[in-house]
Amino acid sequence: MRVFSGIQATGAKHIGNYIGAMRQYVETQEENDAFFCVVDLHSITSDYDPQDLHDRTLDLAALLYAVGLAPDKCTLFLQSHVTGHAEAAWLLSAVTGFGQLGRMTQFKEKGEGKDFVSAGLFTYPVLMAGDILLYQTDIVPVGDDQRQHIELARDLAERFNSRFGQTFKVPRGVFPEVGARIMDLQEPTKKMSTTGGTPQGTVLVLDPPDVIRKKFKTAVTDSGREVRYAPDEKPGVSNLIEILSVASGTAIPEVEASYDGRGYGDLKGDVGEAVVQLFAPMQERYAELRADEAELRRLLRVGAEKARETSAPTLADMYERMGFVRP
Ligand code: ATP
Ligand code: LTN
Repeated sequence: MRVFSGIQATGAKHIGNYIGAMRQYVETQEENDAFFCVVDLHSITSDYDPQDLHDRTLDLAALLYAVGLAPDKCTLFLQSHVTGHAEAAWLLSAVTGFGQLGRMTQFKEKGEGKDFVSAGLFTYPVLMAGDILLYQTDIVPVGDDQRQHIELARDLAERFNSRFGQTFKVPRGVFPEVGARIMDLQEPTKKMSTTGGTPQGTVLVLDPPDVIRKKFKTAVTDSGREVRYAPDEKPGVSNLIEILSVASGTAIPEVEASYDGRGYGDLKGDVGEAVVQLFAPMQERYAELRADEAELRRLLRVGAEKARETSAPTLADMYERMGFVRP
C-alpha cells in the first residue's frame, strides 16, 4: 500500500507527535511503499522566523531518521523540494468550497484572537490534500486532530474525480489505537501541543532525561487514588497510562493491573523513567545525524528525486484533465 504523511517543521517535536504520528511512520515503512514529508510550505501560514524555519527543517529531518525512518525503507523529503505540491494546491482550490474551509476547526482555533490571519492559514488544508493525493495514497497515518483535514482531502478527491474524471485514489486516515490524542500534562483536557499547550506539560523528544522526569513528576492528576483507565473521568491519569503503555510496550489492562494497591506517585515516576529509556537511543542518534549536515542534505535530495518521480504523473494528469494546454 502507498503510505503518505506530513509533519510540520515548526516547534520542537513532543511525545504527542511521537506517539500519535512518528511511531506509526516507523511501523508502516516496513510493509508498505511509504513517503514522509517535512511540510515546510505549511510552516509559513502562522507567524514565523525565516532562520528558525531553516534550522528547524533540518532538525526535524534528522529527528525523523533518529526515531527510525530508514533511507532504504521509505522516502523522506522536504515539501518545498517538490514544486508539484504548491501546484497541486492551486489546482485543487478549484474544487474546494470557501465555506468548507471556513468550517475547519484548526483554522478557527489558530486564527482566533490574532491581529493578522494569513490567507495561507485558510487554504492550509488544500495544500495538505494535494500532498496526499499527488501520491495516489492509500493510507495516511496521523493523530486524531487531523481527522477533519483527512475528510476534506477525501472530499476533494471525490469532487475532482467526478468533475474531471477518475484521477485520484480516495485515501483513508489511520489513527493509532492507543495515543491518538496525547494530552498536556498540566492541562489534561487539552491536547499536547507546542503552539497551544503549556511548556511544563509538553514533553519534548529531545528534552534531557532530568527534564523529562520532572515534567512527569509534576503532571496534574485527578481526584481519587486508584490508577484506572477512564479518559472522561480521569483524564490526567488515563493520559499517563496511555503513555506508559506505549513507552513500555504493555497493554493498558496490564498497566492498570500492575498498579493494584499503588498510587499516582509510583505511576508518575515509572512513566517518566520509561519515556527516558524510550528516547535515550533516539537522542543519541539525533546528535550524530544532525552533526553531519552535508549527509542530511544529500539524503533529502535523494528523497526529493524519488518523490518528484512518483508524483509527476498524477500532477500531469491533473493539468490535462482540467484542460490546460501542455508544453
Ligand atoms: P502542534 O499542535 O504541537 O503545533 P501540530 O499538530 O500542529 O503540532 P505537526 O507537528 O505537523 O503539527 O503534527 C504532526 C503529527 O502529530 C500529526 O499527525 C498530528 O496529528 C500528530 N499530533 C500532534 N499533536 C498530537 C497529540 N497531542 N497527540 C497525538 N498526536 C498528535
Ligand atoms: N496538517 C498536518 C501536517 C500535514 C499532513 C500532510 C499530514 C501536512 N500535509 C499530509 C498528513 C498528510 C498536521 O499535522 N498539522
